[in-house]
Amino acid sequence: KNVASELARALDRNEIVPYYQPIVNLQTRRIEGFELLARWQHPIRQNISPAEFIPAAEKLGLIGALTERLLRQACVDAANWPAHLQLSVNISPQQLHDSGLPKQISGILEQARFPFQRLTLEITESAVVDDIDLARLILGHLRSLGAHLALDDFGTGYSGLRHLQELPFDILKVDAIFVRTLCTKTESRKIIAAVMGLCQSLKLATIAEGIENDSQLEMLRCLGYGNGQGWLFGRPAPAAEAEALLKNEQ
Ligand code: G
Ligand code: G
Ligand code: NA
Ligand code: MN
Repeated sequence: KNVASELARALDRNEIVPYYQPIVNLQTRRIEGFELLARWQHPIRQNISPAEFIPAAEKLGLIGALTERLLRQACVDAANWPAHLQLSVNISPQQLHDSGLPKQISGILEQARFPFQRLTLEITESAVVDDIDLARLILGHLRSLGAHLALDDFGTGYSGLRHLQELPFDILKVDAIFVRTLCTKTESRKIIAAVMGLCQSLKLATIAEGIENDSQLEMLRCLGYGNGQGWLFGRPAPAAEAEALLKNEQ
């Protein structure tokens, strides 16, 4: 059956739930925050990937409602974390055309008493932002409220550098495709190193994605990367597992 037709119903039944993947300091391996990643807990079918249902939600105009529900729940979950931890939330390109986005997000945060300073918004580079002026206005507003902005999946799209030039990012997330071959392909290491140079000149904080082993971790540390994410540190998991990871750290 069609994913699209089931999605609205799934939202109403709270089947779309937040999972959390740790983002760690690469030097200390301590957790600095979590990225919220949507999961569909379907009563019968299993493993409907967000790569499938997020585009469907975008097409159906449901992505705003989906993000709102996830963020509400995430604010409740994050209340159990140490107060310096960031919550990173993916924002779809469509939402950057919705001038109501800052009001929607500040409403949710106010109600949950969750400070904007602890919120990071991830914008994927591969998204074509049709109206970059409107995106700048919306993101600038959210940033002035205290949110941090991250450019996600860097290196996979074709407008990443333009986005860096036009939008007020604080963080760059270099895509997993470069990390995967970091230790086996000279080109990957050189690209990862050059991206680090870009981040230093633009004064951007860095997150390397898709770290799966110690040699990748070591290489990224050497190249100066600040934070990282990947199966080596933790897979996306339910709130209770995220809390258990944090308890384990103490
Ligand atoms: O968690 P991972 O497996 O499988 O995610 C697949 C894709 O779905 C990634 O590109 C991720 O950024 C995106 N994604 C996951 N959760 C959300 C969400 O809540 N909102 C948006 N816009 N994208 C999400
Ligand atoms: O587009 P975005 O970067 O938000 O998507 C993150 C995606 O990467 C999610 O699907 C998440 O489950 C996946 N992911 C996170 N860490 C790893 C990893 O170490 N290896 C692999 N293969 N996938 C990962
Ligand atoms: Na992301
Ligand atoms: Mn990413």
